[in-house]
Amino acid sequence: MAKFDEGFAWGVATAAYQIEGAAREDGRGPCVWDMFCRKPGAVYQGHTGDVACDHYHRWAEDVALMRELGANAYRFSVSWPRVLPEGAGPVNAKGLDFYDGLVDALLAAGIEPWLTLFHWDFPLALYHRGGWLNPDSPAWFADYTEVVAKRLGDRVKRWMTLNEPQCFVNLGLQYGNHAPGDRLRFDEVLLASHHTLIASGKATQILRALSPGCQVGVVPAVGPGIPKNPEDPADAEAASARTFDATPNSLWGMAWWIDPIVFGRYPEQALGVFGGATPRATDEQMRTIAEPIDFIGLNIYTGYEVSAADDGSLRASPEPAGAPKTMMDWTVDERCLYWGPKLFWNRYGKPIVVTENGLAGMDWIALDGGVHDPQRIDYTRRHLRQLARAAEDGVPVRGYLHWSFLDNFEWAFGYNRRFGLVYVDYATQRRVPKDSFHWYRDTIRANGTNL
Ligand code: IFM
Repeated sequence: MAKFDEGFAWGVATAAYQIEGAAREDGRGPCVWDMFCRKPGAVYQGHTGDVACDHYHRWAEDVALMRELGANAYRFSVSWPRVLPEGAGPVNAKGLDFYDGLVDALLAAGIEPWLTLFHWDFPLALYHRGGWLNPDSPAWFADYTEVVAKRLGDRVKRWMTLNEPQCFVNLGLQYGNHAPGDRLRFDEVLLASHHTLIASGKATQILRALSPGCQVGVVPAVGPGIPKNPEDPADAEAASARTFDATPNSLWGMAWWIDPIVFGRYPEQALGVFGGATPRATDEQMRTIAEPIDFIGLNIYTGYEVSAADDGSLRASPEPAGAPKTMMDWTVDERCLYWGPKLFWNRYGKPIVVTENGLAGMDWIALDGGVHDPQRIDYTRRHLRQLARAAEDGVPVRGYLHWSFLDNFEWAFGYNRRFGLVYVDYATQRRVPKDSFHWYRDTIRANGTNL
């Protein structure tokens, strides 16, 4: 059935803090997660990313496994404080060397590096200077981007500036259940979001200059609306509103994050909802934010069915009893991988890459030595079929990067959630490819025609 374009990126994704470990080695500076993990009760059983999957030392073995998988793309992130231990100022040569070696090994294995500049491990030293609330934070990020791009920009051609700003701003700065654990006022949260957007725009400008011919994208965390009756335009409109619109004191509406980048202005609807809390943005800042991007990376795990009520308001469908859920308690509704790409393409007209999708499951090593995860296979298959449907409907879908390659540190859940295609025995660091690894390898080989 499904056909994806020639050159489709079939790959896997990870992030530095979740897999690297080596938290105090070779000059790496501390990040906000190092601090947050030490806060009593903040992370499941006090787990930390100190060792994680020890990828910092085992990267060659991991690249060999990716090659065995047949992936042609690998999305990873650079740890900002590994490269700049204080966040700004002196560069840590050993930190850069690590990523340099990784990029070379990936290219030698026929795997294109997709590099995320920021996946939540904000340098602790800069947090102590106000973090994303500091008006200098976009300049700090720009300087960091310049260091990375100067070293890797000749070989890395796919860049993502920020991973899921919704999460590190909402969860980290508003709700306090992610690092750094702040509970800021909503106007402060909005100001921080404004600074992250300027940072992303500045980074995009730098990448254009230092990595000729590169493609740059941003990566929101999306739980798209799904129309209950797709034939009913009012339900389709409700799904779009559920995806993009702002609600009071919340930054989960996607338009707040992507409209300024693509259209050069904050959405009227959100400005109306946020009123006086909205940051004052200069024309120059808005021009920086609107530096053109090449693709939108979507991290999608679930979606929310909605319909239009008779009075035109949005009605969320009640969850059926016993609805299928992953270990994250996220509902399995594969239509999200059709509607998410479609809604974003309709609104923004930018090519789409699914930069994350996957599930946390109950995985363990069976008596026969294998790791049997039929639910991950079923989940992925369902979602890829929907993605193929979006592609067949004309959405330019450029790739699918499964989250995750390895089991890893799942933030506040510690190691208590396993997302990998490869099982990690944390006591020994032994890697065991799960059944889903073999299934995904066959799917990549078949370019999805086996779906
Ligand atoms: O593990 C995270 C990742 O870091 C960001 N996106 C969602 C994943 C699963 O929760």
